[in-house]
Amino acid sequence: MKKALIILVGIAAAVAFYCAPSAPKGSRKGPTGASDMAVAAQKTYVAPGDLDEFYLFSSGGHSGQIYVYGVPSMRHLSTIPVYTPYPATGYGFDDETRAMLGGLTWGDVHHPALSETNGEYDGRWLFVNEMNGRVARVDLKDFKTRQIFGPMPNISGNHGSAFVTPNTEYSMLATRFSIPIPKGKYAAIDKYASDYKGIIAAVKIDPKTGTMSQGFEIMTPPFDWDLGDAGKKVSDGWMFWTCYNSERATGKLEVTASQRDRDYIAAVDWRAAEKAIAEGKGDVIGGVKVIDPKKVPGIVYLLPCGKSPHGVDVSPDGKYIVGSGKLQGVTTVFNFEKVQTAIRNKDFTGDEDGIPVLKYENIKDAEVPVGLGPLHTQFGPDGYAYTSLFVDSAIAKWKLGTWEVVDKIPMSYSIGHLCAAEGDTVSPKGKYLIGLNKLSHGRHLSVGPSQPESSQLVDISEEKMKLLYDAFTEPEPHNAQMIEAKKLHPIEVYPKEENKNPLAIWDVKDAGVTRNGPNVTVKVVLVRSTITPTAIEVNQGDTVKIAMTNIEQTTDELHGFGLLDYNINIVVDPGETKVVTFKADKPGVFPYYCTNFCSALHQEMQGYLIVKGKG
Ligand code: K7E
Ligand code: CUA
Repeated sequence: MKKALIILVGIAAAVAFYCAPSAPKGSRKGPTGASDMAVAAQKTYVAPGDLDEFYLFSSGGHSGQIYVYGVPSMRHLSTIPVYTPYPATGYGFDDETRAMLGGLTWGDVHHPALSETNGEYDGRWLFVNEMNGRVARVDLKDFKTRQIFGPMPNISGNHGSAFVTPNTEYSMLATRFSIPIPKGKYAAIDKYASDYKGIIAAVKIDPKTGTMSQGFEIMTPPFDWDLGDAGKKVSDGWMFWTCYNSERATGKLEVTASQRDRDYIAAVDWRAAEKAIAEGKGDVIGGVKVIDPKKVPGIVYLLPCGKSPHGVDVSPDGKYIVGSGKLQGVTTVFNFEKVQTAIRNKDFTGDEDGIPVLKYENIKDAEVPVGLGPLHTQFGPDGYAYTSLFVDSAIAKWKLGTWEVVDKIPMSYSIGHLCAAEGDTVSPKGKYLIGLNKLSHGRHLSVGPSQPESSQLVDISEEKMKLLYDAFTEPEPHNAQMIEAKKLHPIEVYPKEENKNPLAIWDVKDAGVTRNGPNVTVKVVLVRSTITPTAIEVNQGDTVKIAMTNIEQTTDELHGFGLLDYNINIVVDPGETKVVTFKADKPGVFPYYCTNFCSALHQEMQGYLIVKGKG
């Protein structure tokens, strides 16, 4: 009797999950009823002057930027320009950052990856991918983009990136689009299945400086690689990637690439790959060493996974690999130990271009009935996993080991990634989970057809998940990572002694113009409230290099240099020197002025570039 009752209650609860209505559009109905609203408000309220507990680094999608939020307030604190010029900070206007952008003025950012030590975020760097085949490094000491590596050879569509290994040995990536390699080679589209190649690649990271350099690549069949995650603890040394289109189809992929019941997750023994490369087993293609798994066995294996998997996520202990087939109602959990046993026993069902395929039944531990359209999984500190459900527009909470789905919460609307506090590390922090939703209609004041995305904050500190807050973000928060605020210690002033720029000056008496034929160098001092020199005279046709040093050593005292009609907009932080070089091709008188409000006499901080015409 008691048992029957429990089952009944269970069924009722399950029905409630599936029928849970989304909040009516356009209404002001609170998250879960009036009394909980006060609790939610309290939990997210960070009083004036108080600080948030976590930083959230959120992908800005094809804006090419990273957005920084405080959690739980969900206040937007900063935008870090990475692949796109950003006038607010002068990024992409000075010589150094313009060179770093390399002529491209956009990049489609998907997956921020905080650097790790022993599988935990260490707060040193943030790596982030973009589709044009590049990975960038943001230094978390000053929240500035310091390196853009690539475009890398043979890579077309760097989506499955910029995942780091547990000790930040590599940033790993895989191609979404296959092409004939090296780049520039021709092969007709009807030769797709044989002549087009996918690539899995490792970008080496210097452990001291974070500097990226060419690692190695692995050639694969022309599958469309999707998401990846590095193994950790027991599975450290391995990397996992999902793919769709194992059919090797072309044309209308929504039909042609959904034929098979199962696609694959690739399991890559990256330490074995590293060793093979060291032993000279790679072929140089497009300037990089590439391993062909047909010639070098023992590096790549394929795990069959239900229909077009999207996310793949490794549990905090490294034992389970969770693959989410986005066209299914379940998420599949593979057991790393069983994968290893199957590899040892050569328990294969066949191969794809020489890459062994493991037997599904022998390596999977569970198919967890999370709901429709599972995409990504994050973890809590207590053995729970959280899977986003795009089709159901919800998050499912389930238990590792028992595979029980214990709770569900609706998302408004159509969740993609989700991000729990340090929820993809070896020690998740729990407390907060953010749903990164694709749609937000009716949840905010209308702003016309281009609507913001929504990031919903969920409380995961108790048994039942509770919606706390709706935040609205610019496109397109594919993925985000959340790190404890106490792990970061950003500087706010560049110390004068550390400024090694040869053109830096610290005294207004050193400011001025020096000429070497048609090349003019101008050393400028920026300090409240003068730009010295206040007039710069050059001749039409001169190449002008202006080096600006902000000699302030006070926090928040930034100065700008906006030069009208020449499209020059530089912002210099305290203690920093920035250089801009341009051709003075337009004659006339052009005002320059400080763009950042810096003092009561900020408006007076101005001068003239006088370009003497030839005639
Ligand atoms: Cu939007 Cu990670 Cu690019 Cu999933 S990806 S949703
Ligand atoms: Cu300097 Cu305004």
